[in-house]
Amino acid sequence: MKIAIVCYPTFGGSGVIATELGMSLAKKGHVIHFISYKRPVRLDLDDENIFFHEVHVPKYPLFHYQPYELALSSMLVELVKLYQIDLLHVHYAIPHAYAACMAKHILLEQGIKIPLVTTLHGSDITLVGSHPFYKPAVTYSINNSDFITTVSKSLQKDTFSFFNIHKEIQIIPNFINVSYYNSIKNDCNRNDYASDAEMIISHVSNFRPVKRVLDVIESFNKISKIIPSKLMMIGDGPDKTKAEKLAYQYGLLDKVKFLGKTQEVAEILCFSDLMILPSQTESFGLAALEAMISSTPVISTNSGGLPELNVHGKTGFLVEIGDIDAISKYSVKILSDKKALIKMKKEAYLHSIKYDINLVVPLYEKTYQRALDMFTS
Ligand code: GMT
Repeated sequence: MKIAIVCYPTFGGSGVIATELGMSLAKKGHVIHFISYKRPVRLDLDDENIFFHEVHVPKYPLFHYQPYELALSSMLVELVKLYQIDLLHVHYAIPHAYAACMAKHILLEQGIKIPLVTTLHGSDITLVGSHPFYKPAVTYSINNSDFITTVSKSLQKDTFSFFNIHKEIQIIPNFINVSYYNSIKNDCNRNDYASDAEMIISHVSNFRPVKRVLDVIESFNKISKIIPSKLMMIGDGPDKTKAEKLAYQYGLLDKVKFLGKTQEVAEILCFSDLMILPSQTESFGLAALEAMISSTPVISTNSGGLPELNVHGKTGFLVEIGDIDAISKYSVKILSDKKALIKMKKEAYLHSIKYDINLVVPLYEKTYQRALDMFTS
């Protein structure tokens, strides 16, 4: 199949999933055209089946806001015709699904019928999409997609409750490349960051308020008083300075390492003993899955899709939002019991392999086939 994938190019989960999906499909022989305003961070162009098209929005003095959706719609129309693309798959409703709906309708006027698959990722529904400013356009985009997927049951439920949707929504979870993560384990340099006597706790996010990074520092302040440990803070975003200041106030800067945006997430998770993910909400929690495949148990909130992934008492622990005492209590409990920690690490790994890329990508292929069959019958 010839598939156009529209996504965000950033480190965020939706961009990562879209990129890994496209690269995996290309390896299986599909031709993939990635479309974004920048080359996606994880995109490896070293495959003859992969193309990347950058959307440009020319500046014009009248435009206070650059009309990105228009440029994206126009580019989709042109690419579909130039490369005889069979199907559009957009990741994240805003503005991708909206722009793709417009492209689909423009193409229809020109006698070209093309199916549109929209994958909803989370904040496009729970945080931004349901805002009254966007709601009618998001509702329209979802209802005018031919197939809709969400990454968890929780997001499916939220989509139905926040919007008036009269379509089926299929759940296709996030995934990870198990063999890639396993290959990293041979080269795991724990001692670069901590002594043998210390435990390593990690947090991965884009440091947006929804991630509640201050809860990580508050919890670590309590944990490190009891357990000799180091904290790896991976990622960057609006709350990073606040987190650094809090770590400084608690005198923790020698124990907390802020690593910024790094491509080496797997390399750090492979020697981590625990991940803390105290998000306000998380439609799936790809960071938690990345931890689990690295044999790192997760203490996460019991919100959004996290309880669908993180099994309380088995792969980690679930706590209520903002319950720093519970995060600290569970962390100390597991980090001070070597036997239980080893067991939990193993359970986390075994649970995560159910989300292997080789099991999940075929679900997308099936959806594409259904969409194509619908358009050709
Ligand atoms: O977590 C973020 O803020 C980034 C966001 C994105 O769109 O890139 O992540 C969302 O999509 C990921 C991939 O499906 C999910 O694993 C994340 O849980 C989800 N984030 C939220 O729901 C807050």
